[in-house]
Amino acid sequence: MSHKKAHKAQKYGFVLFVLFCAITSVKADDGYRLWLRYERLPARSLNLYRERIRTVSVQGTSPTFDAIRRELSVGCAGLLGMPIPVGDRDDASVIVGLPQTSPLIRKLRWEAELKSLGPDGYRIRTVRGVVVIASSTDIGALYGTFHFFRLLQTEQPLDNLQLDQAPRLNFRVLNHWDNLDGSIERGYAGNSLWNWSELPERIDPRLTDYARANASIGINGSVLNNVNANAQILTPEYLDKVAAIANVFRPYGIRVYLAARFSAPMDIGKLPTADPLDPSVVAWWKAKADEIYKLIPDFGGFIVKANSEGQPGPRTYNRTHADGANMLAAAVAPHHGIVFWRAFVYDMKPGYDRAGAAYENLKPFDGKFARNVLLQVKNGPIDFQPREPFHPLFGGMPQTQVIPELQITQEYLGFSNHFVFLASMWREFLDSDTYAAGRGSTVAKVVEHQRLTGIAGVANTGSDRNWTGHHMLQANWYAFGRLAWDPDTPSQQLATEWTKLTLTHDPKAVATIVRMMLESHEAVVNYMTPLGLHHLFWGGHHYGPAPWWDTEKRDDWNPVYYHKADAFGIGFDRTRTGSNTVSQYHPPVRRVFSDLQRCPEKFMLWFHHVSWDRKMKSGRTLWDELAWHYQHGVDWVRATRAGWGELKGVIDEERYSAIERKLEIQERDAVWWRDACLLYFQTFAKRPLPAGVEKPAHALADYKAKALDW
Ligand code: GCW
Repeated sequence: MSHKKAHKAQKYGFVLFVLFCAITSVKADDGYRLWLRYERLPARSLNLYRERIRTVSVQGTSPTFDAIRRELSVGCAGLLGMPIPVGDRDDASVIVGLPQTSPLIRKLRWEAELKSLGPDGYRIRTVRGVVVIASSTDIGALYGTFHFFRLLQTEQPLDNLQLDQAPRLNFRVLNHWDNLDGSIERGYAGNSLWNWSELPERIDPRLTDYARANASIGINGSVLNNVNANAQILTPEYLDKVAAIANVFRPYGIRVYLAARFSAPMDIGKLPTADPLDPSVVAWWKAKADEIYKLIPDFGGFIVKANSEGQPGPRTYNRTHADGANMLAAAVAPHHGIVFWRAFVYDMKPGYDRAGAAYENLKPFDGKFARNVLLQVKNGPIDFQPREPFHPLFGGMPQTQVIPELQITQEYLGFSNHFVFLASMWREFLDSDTYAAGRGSTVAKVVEHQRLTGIAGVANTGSDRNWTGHHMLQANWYAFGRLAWDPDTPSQQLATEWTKLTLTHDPKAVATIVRMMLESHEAVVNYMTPLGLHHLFWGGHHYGPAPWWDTEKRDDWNPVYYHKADAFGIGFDRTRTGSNTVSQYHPPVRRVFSDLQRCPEKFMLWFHHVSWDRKMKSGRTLWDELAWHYQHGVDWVRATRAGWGELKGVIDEERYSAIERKLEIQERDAVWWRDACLLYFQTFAKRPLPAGVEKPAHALADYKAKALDW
């Protein structure tokens, strides 16, 4: 081919490429925009919406209203594929405002209803063809705006909207375990989003996108630093930086909180003690709180990890958890701040059961915490395992405000390599019946029926371009926020919404992806810790199987402590014949969990030490059943990889292939889990692998060596 011809062909090719990009809706996407992509909607709803939404009016002036205006201009233009004028006149097709700021909304006389929805609530109604988004506050109007976008992105009709919304929980908070050096404890998506060395002078525009994303799902708080806290964050130098972040978050309704190191009065205050009853310590914290509120008038408050995993706390001074929490609570109370006091406390005693430790440590203080203290309790009694029964402190401290701490980041669930939709796990937890006040006292109800309510999620975000390391895991951030807003939301709804907002509108593809999402949690439990097993992880980093591990200095950091496999069987006896920590549950729950006949098999080895030969519901023996679960988990990953293959071309190539690569890793790891665990447990069970379970490719020694140098 001559040079000229080649050039022509190239040019032609380029034109074709541009044409291709213009006609296909599956443009490359790096995932940065999350569920706020605002890509043009499918033709079937485009025309309807274009008819309906000709102009938008935002009636209000404040930084939050500016944010609403920006969101509507960009969002409507993107979704409708044409510019939509955003002004402030009364004759628009969509109107956003408050009774105080909008003459039209004032005329509707909704004041009383809007007030009863509370400050974050909003109403969306179609009034004579106009979509009205109204609230009693700017932030409520912002939340309503994002709801409106959700309607468009899920292609809902706008003709007859009748929506009143209010969040069910007050404090909907992300916890960042971010260190001041930029690293993130248990973070798998890059570094911290807060660039401390550049702040407060330079503010990363990404902080605004973080705030938008959170506001869009109703999150209203952010703890900026690790609960394994560095007291430096409380120095004037850092507080200026924190204030700069708070300024970015404020228009989006997000308050900033800090993890306070209990020994800060000594670390940075030069006091000889941090005893919470010492007047100089009390005065130090009070002055510190005053200093913070001067810089950040809407500062949320403190979170404290005390006397846990080496952190200092009131017990260091022979004071109680209540003494410590209440002292800090008194410091922030004049400013309407609150204290999240963590219940993750498990000082080891010889022969004790770690699963009972938090209850034993905290229950004695029921009714002793100040009004602005919230006790933050992990969903399960041990530590964010792939599956745990609910923590007995839910429903166990009726005179204390208890809030759940969920882990969005996947410390024990394959980091950001494994695709697990966590909403299913959170649903199971929130729906668990505590029987605290008779049947139907679900965790969700217990948590909701308190004076102050909330929920915390340990974030899975980081500096990776797609925020969460794995595109699919954005769904967990999304689901956390939506569940914090309404803890009754079904996982199916969350999965469907997220998929339509984030990945595709193709109905067949949506159905496939939603199915995969809903199956994913059970599958991961199957290939990691089926039937109530827990903590089989390699020590330290918690990635990969090491059920044989027994060299940690504390017994309760060793997997062998948890599974107790022997020649007879496997599992931790937490009934009367064992540690009896099952007695921490209310009698109806206790009776079910302690009775081997009635205990759900998914929790069986959590509560019982069971014979390898026990007949399971399926008719198989326990050993065969265990092997079957491991195999089943692997089978799921393989089927999911195959199913994913069918989505090629439906989802943009960039995200499609990134997810494909992650699924490949997930399959590798699932096989590793199955083989390592079964080979190891087989040394006790001394039974052959049942038919249908693949033979491991390597010897047990190889898996042990692999874990060592991983
Ligand atoms: O799960 C464990 C983690 C620690 C964490 C601790 C906690 C922040 O391994 O990294 O520390 O829980 O929740 O305090």
